[in-house]
Amino acid sequence: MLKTDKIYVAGHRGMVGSACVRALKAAGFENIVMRTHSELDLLDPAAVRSFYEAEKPDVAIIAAARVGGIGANSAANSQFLYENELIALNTVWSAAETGVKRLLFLGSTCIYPRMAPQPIPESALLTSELEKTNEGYALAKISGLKLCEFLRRERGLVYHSLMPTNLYGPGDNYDTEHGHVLPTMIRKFETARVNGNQKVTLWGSGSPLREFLHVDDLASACLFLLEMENPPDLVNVGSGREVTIRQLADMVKEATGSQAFIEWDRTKPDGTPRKLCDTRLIRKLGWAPKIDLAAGLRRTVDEYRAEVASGRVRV
Ligand code: GFB
Repeated sequence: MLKTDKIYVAGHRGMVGSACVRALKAAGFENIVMRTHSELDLLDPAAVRSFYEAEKPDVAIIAAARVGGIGANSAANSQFLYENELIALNTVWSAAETGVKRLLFLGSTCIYPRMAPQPIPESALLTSELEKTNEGYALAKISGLKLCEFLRRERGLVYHSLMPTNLYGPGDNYDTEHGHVLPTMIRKFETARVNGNQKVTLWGSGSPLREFLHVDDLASACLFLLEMENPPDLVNVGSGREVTIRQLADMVKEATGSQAFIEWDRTKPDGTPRKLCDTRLIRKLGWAPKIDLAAGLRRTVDEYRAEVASGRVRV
């Protein structure tokens, strides 16, 4: 990637896209193209095609998606499938048709089977059934990564994919019904601390295992892969460290300073029991994460407080 390249970041207002824009600017890439949802509807194939034809970016980073936690996904698998499928197909296909030389597609480790071997290697893709709570999202992301793989094979375009583990960081969605577990816990414990509430209710049994990665680490992995001449078709990006949801709750409680006790609502789903990605491939290529979970959490709690104070928080 050249410093003068024109780089389109799809989804620049989201947590992942905005982290990519920060990382690109910090690395000296200034020619960044962005469009808000109202300026460009990624569900509309003709609009996406005209955008690429008019802007002619050299590189595209596809970080746009409808995302959500286990509550949002399991309540609306159809919408997660429909929107994410269209976003993936439109942004990747029209890029290829209009001469975008390089493209990085972002997915999620929920593309892997529910009972995949742990840690999950890239080779586990499509070997058995998906987790039902996020099947729609997973199917759409699998379509996107496969489209990149086919285009690379058929047309020689360097279109490749990256599968991040569960992410967190600035600009996350703090909606307690639709958000992911980590931001939701921050909001619940912080609200309890501020209001002096005795109790915080969390979902499921607390026993599932999850791996968390700070979004700035993810953005550094995106740049690292884009700088490679011949990156792998598909690569996992994770921290390599997993915690139980119960351990995460204790860490968030401590980071916020809340005194509330935790009640587990077992009517809510646990989702996949374990989801640790095998990161040997990206580590072998020379990338490693820098932000450990405890430090990243403290930073994120501070940022959440600042977002609340300035009225910028997404809820
Ligand atoms: O982050 P999360 O919503 O999604 O939930 P997934 C992770 C775990 O945290 C589940 C538990 O076992 C939840 O039951 N949990 C405990 C909570 N308390 C809460 C709470 O208050 N809110 C939430 N949301 N969870 C998502 C997928 O799966 O991960 C997406 O649905 C995507 O497709 C994303 O892949 C990265 O980790 O289960």
